[in-house]
Amino acid sequence: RQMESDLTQALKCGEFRLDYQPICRLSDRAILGFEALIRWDHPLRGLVSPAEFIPLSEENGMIVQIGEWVIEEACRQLAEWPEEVHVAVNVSPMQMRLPSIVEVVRRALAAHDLAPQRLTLELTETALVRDGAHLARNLIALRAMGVKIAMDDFGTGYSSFTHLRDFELDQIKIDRSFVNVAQEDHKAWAVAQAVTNMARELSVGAVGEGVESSEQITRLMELGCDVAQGFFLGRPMDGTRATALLADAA
Ligand code: G
Ligand code: G
Ligand code: MN
Ligand code: NA
Repeated sequence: RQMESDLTQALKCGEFRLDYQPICRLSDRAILGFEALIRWDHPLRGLVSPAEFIPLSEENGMIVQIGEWVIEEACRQLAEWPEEVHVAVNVSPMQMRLPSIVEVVRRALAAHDLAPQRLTLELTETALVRDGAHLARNLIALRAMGVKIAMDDFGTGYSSFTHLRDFELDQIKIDRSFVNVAQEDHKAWAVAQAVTNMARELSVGAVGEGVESSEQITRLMELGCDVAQGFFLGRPMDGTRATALLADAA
């Protein structure tokens, strides 16, 4: 209960910030973009994980305002980066079903004069399960605008393949439970291979998540997955450091 009013307070007082994790091309490790990840620096409790407060904010509806803040803030930061860099934002299932999401995104892009192609919205598979009609309408409108849609944590949901058939997507993010594994984990790599092949057949991008070693990078490249993120390629960092990293690379 306490956390509920704390969330309102957090938005008002600027206790949220976004960290950015590099998304890299594996052939030369070039940074293609960043995934924005919300952080809450609570005045008393210190850093609170989004894994804790995002589910709560979905229950009490605060996710709508928090989600809008995330989109606006990610766009503000993106406008400071070179044109070829993109940003990926996690959108919670509830927010993605609201009719207002389309306008929220359009406004944020316009306010910062951004090409819509530079913004990717990441949805989890659970988002696609309930109330598919509203969601499908939003996805169509957003894609028509030029915004990219990625399916996050692919392979962890119950009906991944149905969703690939029913929704137009731009990218599949291979869940780290199939990537951040030992060389000998044949089953996990077989799934990663199958998802990569399927992405190619569907002409959508494949992104490996959770890469923590150079062996995993080599393996992904052998599978034909050319893009990845993970602690080995870069940890989530604040916007200032992300900007410096881009400048170093340039
Ligand atoms: O960054 P971290 O591993 O702590 O994130 C934990 C979870 O919180 C992940 O599943 C991630 O997708 C989710 N998450 C992080 N930032 C956001 C955000 O801005 N919005 C939503 N809806 N989820 C987020
Ligand atoms: O659910 P989603 O994929 O959005 O979750 C993103 C979360 O994954 C972030 O909280 C981020 O901190 C975490 N993450 C990113 N890279 C790695 C990694 O290499 N290993 C692990 N264990 N977690 C990672
Ligand atoms: Mn994500
Ligand atoms: Na993910």
